[in-house]
Amino acid sequence: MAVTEKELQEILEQYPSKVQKNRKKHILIKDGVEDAQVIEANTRTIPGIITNRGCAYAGCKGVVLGPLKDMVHITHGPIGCGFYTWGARRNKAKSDDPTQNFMNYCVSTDMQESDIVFGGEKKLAKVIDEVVAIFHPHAITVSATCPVGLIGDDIAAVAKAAESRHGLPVLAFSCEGYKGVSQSAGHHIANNILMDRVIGASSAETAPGKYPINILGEYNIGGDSWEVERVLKEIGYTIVSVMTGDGSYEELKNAHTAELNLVQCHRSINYIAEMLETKYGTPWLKVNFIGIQGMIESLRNMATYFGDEELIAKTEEVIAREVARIEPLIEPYRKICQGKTAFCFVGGSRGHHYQGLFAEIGIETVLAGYEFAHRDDYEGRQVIPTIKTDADSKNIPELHVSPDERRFRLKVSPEKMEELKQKIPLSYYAGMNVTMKDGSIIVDDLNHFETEEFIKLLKPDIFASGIKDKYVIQKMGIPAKQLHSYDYSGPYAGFNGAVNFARDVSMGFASPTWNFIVPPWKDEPLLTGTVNEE
Ligand code: CFN
Ligand code: HCA
Repeated sequence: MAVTEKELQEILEQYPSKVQKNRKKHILIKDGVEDAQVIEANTRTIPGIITNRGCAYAGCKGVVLGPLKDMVHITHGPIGCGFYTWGARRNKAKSDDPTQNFMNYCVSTDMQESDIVFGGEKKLAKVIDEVVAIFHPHAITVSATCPVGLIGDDIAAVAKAAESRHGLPVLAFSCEGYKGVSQSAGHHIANNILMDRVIGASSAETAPGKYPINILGEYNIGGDSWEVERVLKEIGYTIVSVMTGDGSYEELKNAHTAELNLVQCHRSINYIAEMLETKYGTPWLKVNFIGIQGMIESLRNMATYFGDEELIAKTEEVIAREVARIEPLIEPYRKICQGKTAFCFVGGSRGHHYQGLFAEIGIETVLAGYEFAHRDDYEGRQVIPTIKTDADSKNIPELHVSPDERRFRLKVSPEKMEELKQKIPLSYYAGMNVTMKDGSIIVDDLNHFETEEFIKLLKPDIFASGIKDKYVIQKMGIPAKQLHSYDYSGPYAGFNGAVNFARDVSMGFASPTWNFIVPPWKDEPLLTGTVNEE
């Protein structure tokens, strides 16, 4: 169902004029014109508007660092921030050494009023000492929350002193929640320090197996990474590290030895891919392991990159076998889902990653958007970049790596890269402007008012978003599927993930619950006015 400019304008007109002017730039109806439509993104949310966005601390500690299992992650701040990032994201981890898996713990300095007044550095030092004494972790992270920055605790100095006291890495992240405009700032803060202190920390120069790769931006939500790794290992890849799902400090130290970096989440980690290319000469390839077609294309592109006949043949064999196995499992669900519509609003990459999977089970995405993506996520970007030569990389201004730190080894020659670029096409998952149909709506930093308005207008069959908006929409009689945490389910990535997703979405539609709920538009008159009693 296409929305008209007039309908969109009617929603916007309910705002005060300043807000209207701002929000207008963040919403567009996709048109059929070739040029990418411009949407404003990655700007400050209007205060008080009830955004779904998170903060820099959420992006740093919650998203990037949290899944690293053999490090204890200390939240320096009042208890709420630590508590709300405790297990909610469902990033799973298992370890061969159970004494080095701290995933289920929530460690915080639990700052009190007196710490705010007199400073919390001593308390932080004490907590680090306790963590070392109790857990003996490989490394520790300290993440700052808003009040820490406001009172000026020097967490870097506390961490440095603790490092020399205990002889293990203690990494300090100044990711106070107010930094930047969303969790995206926190991704940068986390990645820069991991790049600086962890990646490349081992002396290894080469990986221990064939076709060594890193999977970047895969956080093992609901076990996604395990399903992807199952397939990659069967094909013959050596997975050096996953950043950061079920990841570890120990693995990450060797990440520089991989021959190719796969970039699954484009938003949270694309700059790490670029830095790895610049520092170590490792090219990167954008992938999308969500959806059957996404998975197939990603596997084929990877095989093309390595170019080995045996690998290409094995890739095709695994694809054929997996597709033949899952297709009959998905078919009954497709019958339930066929012809339905979805509303798909997630953080920074799932807003478009899931559209292919929805389409594969017969569901069209009529509205999509991201909480905090940047413009390039909407507009798409090259799948495989130009390899930088040693000479090029010296001239990259945003490089966080000083020239004397570099261990550059060109892993693909510029000639081979040119050849690869011809073979690996720009794919359908290049960005939201490409994935969505004309007439559908794209919204940046959607808020709760707009959510309700668009729900009333589009009446989608399923609402795919997060915990903050799920229940409001369910009370409107529409099934909601959390695309952050997958509710209590998963994996949704890869071949088995597609089956799980089709099953869970079908269950949502088939539940008899909806017969007991009357959506407001069926109950409330659409026209309101006073009735003259006389
Ligand atoms: S797992 Fe990722 S895929 S990392 Fe990012 S941009 Fe968040 S936590 Mo929620 S589900 Fe979401 Fe993406 Fe990348 Fe997750 S769409 S909002 S910061 N995200
Ligand atoms: C975050 C984490 C989050 C929140 C999910 C949600 C996640 O932004 O801090 O709002 O449902 O995936 O856990 O994105």
